[in-house]
Amino acid sequence: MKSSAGTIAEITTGEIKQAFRDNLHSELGRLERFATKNDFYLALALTVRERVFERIVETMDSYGGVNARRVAYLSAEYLPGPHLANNLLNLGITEVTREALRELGYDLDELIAQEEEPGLGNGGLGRLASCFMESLASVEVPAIGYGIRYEFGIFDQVIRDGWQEEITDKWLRFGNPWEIARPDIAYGVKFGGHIKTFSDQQGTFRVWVPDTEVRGIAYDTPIAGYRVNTCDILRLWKAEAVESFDFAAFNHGDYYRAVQDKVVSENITKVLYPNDDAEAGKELRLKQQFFFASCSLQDMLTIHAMLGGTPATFHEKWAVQLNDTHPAVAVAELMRLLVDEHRLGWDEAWSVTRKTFAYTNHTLLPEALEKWSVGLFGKLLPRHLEIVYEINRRFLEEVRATFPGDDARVARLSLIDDTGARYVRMAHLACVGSHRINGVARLHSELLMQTVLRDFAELWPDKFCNVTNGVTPRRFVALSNPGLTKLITSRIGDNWIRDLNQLRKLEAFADDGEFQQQWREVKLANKHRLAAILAERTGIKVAPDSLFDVLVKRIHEYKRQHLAALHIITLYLRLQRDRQADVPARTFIFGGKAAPGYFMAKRIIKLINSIGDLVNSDPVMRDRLKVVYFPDFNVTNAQFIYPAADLSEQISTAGKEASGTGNMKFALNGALTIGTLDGANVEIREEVGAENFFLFGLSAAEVAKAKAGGYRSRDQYDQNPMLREVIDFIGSGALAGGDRELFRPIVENLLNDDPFFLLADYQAYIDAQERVSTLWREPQQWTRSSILNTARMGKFSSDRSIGDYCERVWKIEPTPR
Ligand code: NBG
Repeated sequence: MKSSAGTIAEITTGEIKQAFRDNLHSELGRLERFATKNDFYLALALTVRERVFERIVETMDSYGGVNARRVAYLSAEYLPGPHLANNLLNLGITEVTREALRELGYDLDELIAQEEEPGLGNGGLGRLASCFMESLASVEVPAIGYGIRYEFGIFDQVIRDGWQEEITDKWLRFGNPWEIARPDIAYGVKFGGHIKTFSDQQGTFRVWVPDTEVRGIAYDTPIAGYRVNTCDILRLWKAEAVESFDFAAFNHGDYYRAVQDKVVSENITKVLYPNDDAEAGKELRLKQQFFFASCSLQDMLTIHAMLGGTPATFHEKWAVQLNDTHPAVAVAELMRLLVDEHRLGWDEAWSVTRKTFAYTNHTLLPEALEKWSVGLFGKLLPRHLEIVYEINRRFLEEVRATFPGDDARVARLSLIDDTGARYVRMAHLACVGSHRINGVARLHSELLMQTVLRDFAELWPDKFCNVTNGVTPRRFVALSNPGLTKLITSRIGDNWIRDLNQLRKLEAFADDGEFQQQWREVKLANKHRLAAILAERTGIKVAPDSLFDVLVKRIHEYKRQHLAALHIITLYLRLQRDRQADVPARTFIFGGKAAPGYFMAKRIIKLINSIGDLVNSDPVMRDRLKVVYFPDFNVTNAQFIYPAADLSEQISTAGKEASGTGNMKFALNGALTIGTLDGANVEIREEVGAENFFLFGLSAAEVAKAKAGGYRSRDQYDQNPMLREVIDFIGSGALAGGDRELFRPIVENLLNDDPFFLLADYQAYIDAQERVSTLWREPQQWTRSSILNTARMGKFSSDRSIGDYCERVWKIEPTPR
């Protein structure tokens, strides 16, 4: 494929002003003097959207049309973040737009701040999908991201009295200028009913007689590559009723029932499930999964036919990536489409299917591995259940042939969990239906092969590979950290934005006093910016020259936000005892949402806020310790947080975090990491150098061993007086106005069970934090480490991840960079 880099058309301030006014008048019907800020934002968004859409047309052309193999990324979640600023950046028209607006009397940054981000995901998995879409476009791989257009995305979080409260996310309420509805691109999706047998000259067939049908309508959002003419598409499906009215019911005067059907159909894409692990057994969730898998496959088959392909060559033109098991039912759906609708023989259809799909696993947590009860699955998708059984029958025959007499293995590998109530195991369906299976960091891929997918790895070792996650440097440096971008570019030029390995050139400046000074000034300015936002949103004033110690991510026990809480209490008690203690001033910043039904996670939020209340109001602590909870952590807010961090907390129990991607965003912005040997931390440490990373805690193997050896957390408590004091302090009610019950669940969990080994890692964590404080007292050493972190993070660009997928999974040549 030929790169189109460097052929970006010039645009003038005059043209932007003209288009902006035209859009305000003819698209929005507004006069300038009556227009609101949101109108101005919309007018600008439309102006930019036009430029992006022009590229979609060019992309179709430059992809070599018929011959290119395309990627279809199937993901139930996306977290693109606000589009306006990113599109301006990727088009290379930020400054000319700023100037055009200034001439009109408007401030670009104010309009950018108007945008409400699409919260169509929970956390890392959805954000990764969006980084991948941006990188696919930037490295010029033809791709469509398929997903669900949730009307209500992830809830907005407010913190009231220290507790999380959830508010519905009405992100579409003021319109969404970045999408275009494509009512012409629509597919029927069926549910329920039964199966009939039908015969003709060609043979006997199974025919699905469904009892309901909904329609999926495409909504397209363009995803512009960085400074290339390529633009890919994010195609999200919205569910609608096939007929808005049930005319039979209507004619009988039952208007209410007639509309009912419409309501039920549209429910499918109403709301995102706010869990970042599997939601057990929710019928609507399975409907969502099947709905978007089916629409997407029908769409691919239609495009394939339009380009002259036949169903038997589908895999030659489409590489379909399953982002976790959420879209795994697509394996059965493609079989149904090929066998039942296109009349391919089973063997041929199966060969096409397996060459089409590849599966990425994103978690080892057993409770997060999706399974659907056979009853529910068969009720909603009776034909698919038959197909799953047939896939399984043939698969287990193969297993028996390879491992004769090994019935236990057969049971373990089966697509159907038969050990109690019967379930369809979605990860098994994904494995059997794919030609490649990958984890998202080296350690994760290894553990995957040794634990949850061990039997598959023994059966098909060659199917497995690793693709370590990455993040886009456009959004997470160029856009969110303009100060750092400018400084880096002043020394090494701006090519690092498209080729992140070039950051290595910064190593030469790590000891340069002037550069170090400028590096610190950039960080300090970012900390001032964050401090201002914190003051505005929480009322808490923090000192920008204190060490910003940051832990932001979903709240989960395995991520161990409560371990960080133990550290803060440790420092607090130390300062209480000895006011002269040498504890460098620290600001602890937390952020993240908890699943609304996750009891412990919500209590951990309350614990952190209670510690904040105590510490922030204690005159002894004044400006030495501060604890802030940044409400509503999302992509928009994250962009202010990563650039301002000095210390990145990546403290999950080893073996639990598949990769992490926040860890990458922090280090890329010059934060030093304190972390365990978990997920991508392992590779980050390898890249930045052990001396620039604060490592602590048990390794994954040590955790497994401790668990097998009957780990007793109470021994830690008994043996470590400081730890005992900290735990007793939480249990004493001192954080809860004397109420000893409030945090009892946390204390008891830690003392009696401690499934995530907080107490085992406590002392090592405290010691590592001491090393942090020691280095912080040496600004030049700290800055050197910070520069080296950024300089050595090149590997973690999502452009590299996409390159790896192209090579190891999709067999597509990316554009040479
Ligand atoms: C998450 C992991 C993270 C990882 C992201 C992206 C799920 C199921 N998994 O560690 O917990 O970084 O996926 O791969 O959300």
